[in-house]
Amino acid sequence: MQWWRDAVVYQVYVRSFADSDGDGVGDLGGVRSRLGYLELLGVDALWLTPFYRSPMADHGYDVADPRDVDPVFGDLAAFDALVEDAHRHGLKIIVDLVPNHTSTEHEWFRAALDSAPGSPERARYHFRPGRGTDGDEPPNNWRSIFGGPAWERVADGEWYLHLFAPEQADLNWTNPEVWADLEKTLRFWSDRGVDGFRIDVAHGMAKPDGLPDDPQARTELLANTDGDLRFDQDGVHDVHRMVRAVLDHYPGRMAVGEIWVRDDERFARYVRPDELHQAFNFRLLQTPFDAAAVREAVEHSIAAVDAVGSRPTWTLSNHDVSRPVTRYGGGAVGLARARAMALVMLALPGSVYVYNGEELGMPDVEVPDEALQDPVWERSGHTERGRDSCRIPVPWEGGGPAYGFSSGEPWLPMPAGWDALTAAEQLEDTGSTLSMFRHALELRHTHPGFVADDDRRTRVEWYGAPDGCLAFRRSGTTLACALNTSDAPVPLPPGDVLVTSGPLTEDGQLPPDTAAWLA
Ligand code: ISL
Repeated sequence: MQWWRDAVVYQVYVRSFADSDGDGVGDLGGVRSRLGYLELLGVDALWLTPFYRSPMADHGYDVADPRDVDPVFGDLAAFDALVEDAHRHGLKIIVDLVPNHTSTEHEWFRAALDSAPGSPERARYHFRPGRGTDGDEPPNNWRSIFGGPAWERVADGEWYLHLFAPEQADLNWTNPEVWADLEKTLRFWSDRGVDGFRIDVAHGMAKPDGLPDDPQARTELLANTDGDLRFDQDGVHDVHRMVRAVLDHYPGRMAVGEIWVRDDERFARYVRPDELHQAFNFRLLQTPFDAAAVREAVEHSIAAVDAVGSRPTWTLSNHDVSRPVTRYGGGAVGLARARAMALVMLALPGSVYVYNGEELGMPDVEVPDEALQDPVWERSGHTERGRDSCRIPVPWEGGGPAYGFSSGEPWLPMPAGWDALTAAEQLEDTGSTLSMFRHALELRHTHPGFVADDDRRTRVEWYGAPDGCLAFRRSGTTLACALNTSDAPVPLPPGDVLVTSGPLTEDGQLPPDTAAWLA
């Protein structure tokens, strides 16, 4: 059963979702306490960001033990209880794997530090002597994604590779022990009943032989990687084939890769029939609010995966990027546009990933210097503020400074004046962003325009549309979607209006910054 093919998956950034024990950090018990809300919202599955043992240098993406729960998030019993309850609510569970690197607190890395250069303990990572007369220059010119050199020196003078923070040492994927350990982790969580895996930096892992200098010495943060020696090396596909072979033994399990690769053909290689089931398509997320650009992104994204017999996986938001409301201009206009783009995304064939708070229309929040937590802030020498502003805890209800997120002080400050943004308020308001999401998700599950069982559903047919607008129909269905990014109202395509992202004009036209579904 390919439950993920058209699923709406809700990303829970566990740290910021709901705190059950008052320490100001969200946890597994908190997620469990909000399953009723998630069922009401109408999503099909939850992706839980890393909750494993970690010193939290990168908030859990620095994993010290991938087969245990960090005490700040709960324990294995809390995880089992969450899976059981989620399944009872009809929600699948996807967990996050971080195979590109481990924490420097992982027992392997500690053993590597205690062992000599050239030892088998060091061979699980990329340790190298330095360059320069005293070996005091890094082994190559690679930069870390978070800023600064991608190499850190240890006491005996060798250097180790870290594409992210120095606390995240890159694993050596030519080492069979590294493969065996990922297989063990896949089996561990599959045996505990998870339904899928999100694979972090799934275009990473494999490194070019000899770790040569990068002719371009790239420094962009969170950028695409075409031609970048640090990423998208051909050898990575063998890892994904192994992942697929393991999961094929567990019926109904899937893997979705985080793939920052812009080239369509290279991107599609990750979702070939013997590799990952899904890969995040970040093209839509990187597209401005402009109908022609959106149409191009959609067409390219569909064509790319169609060529290898796969289906698209859409997302507008996650814990690494500016939230849509802010990205599209902020304020009322940004919110209107974010709502319109959400309706466009939810009308497309394939599956959709929604990031917690997106359904509330949460904006980015400026975090004061002294409260910033993201390692990017320090590593970039304070030139980049990092990703905290899109990780503010979710506001559940009014009446207190933490809006029901926590009985303690939230790990990132929550602004005053957010009562109207809370889930509780929005549930009561039929015009709210939350109500729009609920309505759209309900239609996705029940309207015949969506549920026609037809493989042509992977395609869309474009209608002629006025300048600055787009309109399409999902092939094999009656469901159409129109978007207006121009600055004047336009007539709607034919059909009954099912849902809109904002009010239509008095004469029934589609206003600027608005989308509608018709059937
Ligand atoms: O590799 C990149 C650019 O080519 C980055 O965009 C990279 O893919 C991205 O930063 C990876 O993010 C993921 O792994 C990080 C973690 O900090 C992020 O939160 C996570 O989503 C390191 O584990």
